[in-house]
Amino acid sequence: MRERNHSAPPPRRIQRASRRRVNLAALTLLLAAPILLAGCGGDHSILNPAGPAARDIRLIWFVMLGFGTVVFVVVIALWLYTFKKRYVTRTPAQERRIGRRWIIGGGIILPTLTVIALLMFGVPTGKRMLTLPLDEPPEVIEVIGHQWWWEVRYPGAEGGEVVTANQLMMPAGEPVDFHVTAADVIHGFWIPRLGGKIDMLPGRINRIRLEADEPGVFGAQCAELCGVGHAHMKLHVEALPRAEFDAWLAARSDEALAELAAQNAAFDTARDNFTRFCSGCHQVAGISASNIGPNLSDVGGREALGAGVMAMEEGAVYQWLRNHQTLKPSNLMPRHDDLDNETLRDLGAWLETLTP
Ligand code: HEC
Ligand SMILES: [Cu+2]
Repeated sequence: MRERNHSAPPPRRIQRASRRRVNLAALTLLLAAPILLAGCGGDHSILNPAGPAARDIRLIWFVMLGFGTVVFVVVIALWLYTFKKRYVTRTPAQERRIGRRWIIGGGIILPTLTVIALLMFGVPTGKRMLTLPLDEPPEVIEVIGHQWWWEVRYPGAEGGEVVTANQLMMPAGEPVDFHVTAADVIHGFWIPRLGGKIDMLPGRINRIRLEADEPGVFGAQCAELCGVGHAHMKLHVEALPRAEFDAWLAARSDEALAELAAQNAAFDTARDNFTRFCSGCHQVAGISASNIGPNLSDVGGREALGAGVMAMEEGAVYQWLRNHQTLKPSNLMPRHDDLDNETLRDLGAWLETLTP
């Protein structure tokens, strides 16, 4: 076998070429950095926390990253060291002893210590997100995932349970317990700036405690692939000062919403048409009680339609009614090709007046 000489330096030309490659790689990384780092901020970033649970998660993330970096550097250093090392001849017994040392030390003791250290840090941190009893029971909000929209219920509201859809209002500055489940397939509840993700499973209620430090709007998006509409399943999350939150709930009591739905005689035809064509799937307080589709009792006051596919503005409901299969392909609301534009415009105009 031919002996290869490891110690002779490579020819100059190759040295220069490889230095150029390294420079090019460094330059590419530098130029790509803003794009890569852009993911660290914004509405859906765990590195931009807005509550205690999310801060804990960021801390765990940084500790894991630091730990991983140390392990990476040590492994690379050992690897480089093997190139430098002069070869010595050992007896098979010596080889076995050294090999055993690596397996026991590096393969058993080191990982065990590492995992214990990370668990000692991670378990108490994670515990703070559990819905353990508090002196003052927190607000409970139930969130139910549907293909491809969100049902949100407030069982503790003073004027009786409040039900809405595709928007989640919560009080700021206090813990809130979320009880989440799904009506059909698995969905994922995740408000990255407030805390961890939790699965929404049919037939099971999962609980998570989250808190928003300050009033504000937070992005959320279904975090578990749930079918063709999955990417179109956004949730508008907004934390309000306690008093505003209470007022928001009060405006959505059954009586208040039923009164809103009944007003303005000009919309009598729209109400009739709603009862004929829509009430089998949708609830409007005082008219119908189905929840196959989103509750529409307060639809005029929402930020968006179709779980975030279009902004709520004048004429938006009509646009939804006419074009929803284009705006949100394969969503589970049937087309209403049998209804003429006039009928749908009238229905849309009435629904837009439902702004508590
Ligand atoms: C077979 C059940 C069904 C019928 C009938 C039905 N819808 Fe829907 N509707 C749905 C479902 C399901 C959604 C949710 C679609 C999505 O976002 O994925 C929806 C969504 C909507 C939305 C958007 C709500 C939101 O919060 O984004 C509006 C508005 C709406 N429907 C109005 C109507 C009107 C008006 C009628 C009658 C002309 C009607 N629907 C008939 C099932 C139905
Ligand atoms: Cu989903």
